[in-house]
Amino acid sequence: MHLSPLKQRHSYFEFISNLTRLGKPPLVTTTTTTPNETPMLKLHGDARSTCTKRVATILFEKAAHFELVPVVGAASKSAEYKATMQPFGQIPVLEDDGYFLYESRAIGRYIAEKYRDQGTMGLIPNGDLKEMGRFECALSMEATQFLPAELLAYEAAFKPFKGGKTDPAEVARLTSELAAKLDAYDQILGKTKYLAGDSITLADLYHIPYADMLTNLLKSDLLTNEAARPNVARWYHDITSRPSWLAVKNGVPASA
Ligand SMILES: N[C@@H](CCC(=O)N[C@@H](CS)C(=O)NCC(=O)O)C(=O)O
Repeated sequence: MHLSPLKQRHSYFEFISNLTRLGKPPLVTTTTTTPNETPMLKLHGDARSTCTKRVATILFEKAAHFELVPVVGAASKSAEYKATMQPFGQIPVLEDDGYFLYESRAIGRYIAEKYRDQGTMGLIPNGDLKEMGRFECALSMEATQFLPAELLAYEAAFKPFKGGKTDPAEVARLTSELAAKLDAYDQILGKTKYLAGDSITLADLYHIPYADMLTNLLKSDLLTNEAARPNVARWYHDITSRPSWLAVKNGVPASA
């Protein structure tokens, strides 16, 4: 992966500067209702954050209406936020009629279950034991085998933003670790269209934010190099061209 720290830092600062326009987060929220008086889901997060986008992608897949409640700057570090919203002081948090849930993957699953009968079907397989086994396997791959992608994003983008210095040796180590993992992905995706079989599931969608960040912000070709990993490249283009991702890719809208 080629990283030009200056170029990369510039684009990352542009990306972060957009965040500052979003205003302060209301910690005490009012209930918004849709025309049929169903309380609207609230997604507490940041329009440009990867984990907020992960959740918003699922909301779009399931055609679930929501309102984005911006959490900006140090607001997520306050004692009140940690006590009432997210004990780790992170985003995103889903609010559903007084119920609060954190951890983006858990939120994705909650949304897919709640709206099981609308939007994209089959994001969670139907309960067949072997299908569920493959689904859990794919979820676990995203959370563990794909982790170098997240660490790479931290090392190359988030760390310099927080005032640290990108370590090129660590970038090289993580790049090679991720390349080896993606070689295995290429074998898997040579047998099935998606990670858990021939239908898309939450497991595929959960990869999108960091896959896109590596490709478009950090200019890595790890996921797009068709000569090296044709099946990964096909899968990457498939999942990142979905309308759900295109709706949030450049920033989660204020409501949908
Ligand atoms: N495992 C958590 C990770 C959440 C997370 O890392 N959120 C980031 C934004 S994408 C955050 O709040 N970073 C600030 C921090 O950790 O202090 C999830 O999936 O929700």
